Amino acid sequence: MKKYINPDNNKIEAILQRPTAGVNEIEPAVKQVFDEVMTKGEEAVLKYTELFDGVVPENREVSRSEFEEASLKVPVALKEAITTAARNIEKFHIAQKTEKIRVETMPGVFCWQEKKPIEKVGLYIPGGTAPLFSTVLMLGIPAKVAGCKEVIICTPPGKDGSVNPAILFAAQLCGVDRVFKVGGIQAIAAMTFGTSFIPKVYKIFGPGNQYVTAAKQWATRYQVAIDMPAGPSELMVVADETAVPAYVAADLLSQAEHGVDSQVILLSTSAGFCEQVENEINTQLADLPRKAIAEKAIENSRIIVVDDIDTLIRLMNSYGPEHLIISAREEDRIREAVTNAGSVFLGNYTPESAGDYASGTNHTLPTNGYAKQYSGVNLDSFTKSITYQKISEEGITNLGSVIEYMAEAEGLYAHKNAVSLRLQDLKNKSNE
Ligand code: HSO
Ligand code: ZN
Repeated sequence: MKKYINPDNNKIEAILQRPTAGVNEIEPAVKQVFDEVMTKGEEAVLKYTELFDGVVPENREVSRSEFEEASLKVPVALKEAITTAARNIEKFHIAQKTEKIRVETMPGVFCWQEKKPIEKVGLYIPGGTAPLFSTVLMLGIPAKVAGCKEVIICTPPGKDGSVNPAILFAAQLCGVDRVFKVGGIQAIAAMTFGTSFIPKVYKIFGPGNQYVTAAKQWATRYQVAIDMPAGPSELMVVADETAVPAYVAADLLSQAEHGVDSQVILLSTSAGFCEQVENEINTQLADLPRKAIAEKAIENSRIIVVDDIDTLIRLMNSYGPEHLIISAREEDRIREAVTNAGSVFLGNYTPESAGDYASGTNHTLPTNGYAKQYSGVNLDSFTKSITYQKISEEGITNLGSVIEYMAEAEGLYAHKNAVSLRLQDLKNKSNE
């Protein structure tokens, strides 16, 4: 990890730069697959599945018996763990439901807002080196709690054409029964346009490699919404001598093991503490099965030591981490000052893994500094707010002239007329 002690203000931006590759080199491939899926549909999806995944699964959609077999393959203890996590995630997302907001803005003018589920959503679940069945819970549960009618999953098939059993168990647990064995750009394109096999959806969720991310961004050209532009995982730990070096090291490595392009940052007021964490990282790294990946990510990572809490807070917010752990004497002060972060973890006993799997919060979060303007996935990600109004005779009498004046000033006489006609009728009626 590169270490910076009291770095100059003008160097901060460069120090906190993410190691992400640009999407420009990927775009031609994304465009090609999208164009082909748009014109040729399922035929193109199959072609690219064979090309990129090296397999054409016998069943392109997971069958009943595949679900049943998968469920038998998942160890009981893991099933129980997944079920407990699911319950916590469900509790936290049910609690996010809000009452309908109804206001009488003027006598006789009633306005209200209601949330309605997005009818059709597509969840992308990556396969690859670590099949993330936890992501099935993080997306499937809020989709169901929100009341989305059609929820489908696309996930790349393994070399033998199968899908990881835990992914299928988690899907069943969430009540998602349509799982398609398709991944990569072709999956996102299929959900964008719909094929003879895969339904078109209105919003696409889920993490993925840079191809999937670029494809999701491309999908927005075709009236499909996406959860957020997700990038490699990242974690910032703000800690001092009141934290346990071994815990902090373990937390940093937990995100570093996601991918070589993950980034972790340790921000502290104590150089001595950072040194202890570094030693711990080296010790713990040696035993990790994903050592090679974590090591690379650690190379991209930084230790920053500053003298005072105000500077620390400024750096923390200017980075805007996806995950932020605060384990420091001044925990309250630092927490209150957080303005940019996807999800915050407080104290010595709150590992980031808790949020990744099981405490209840969502793990689909803004990366790459997008925490400055995006929220992580939550119940509202699966709903739209629709506003309603009903105006009574009294209401239009009270509000009418306001609209007339404004419409006339904008030169929009048909708008004005829509009010004037009604006001005139009411006047005639009251003179009768
Ligand atoms: N940290 C990842 C989510 C995850 N971790 C899934 C383990 N499994 C992005 O928030
Ligand atoms: Zn993680």
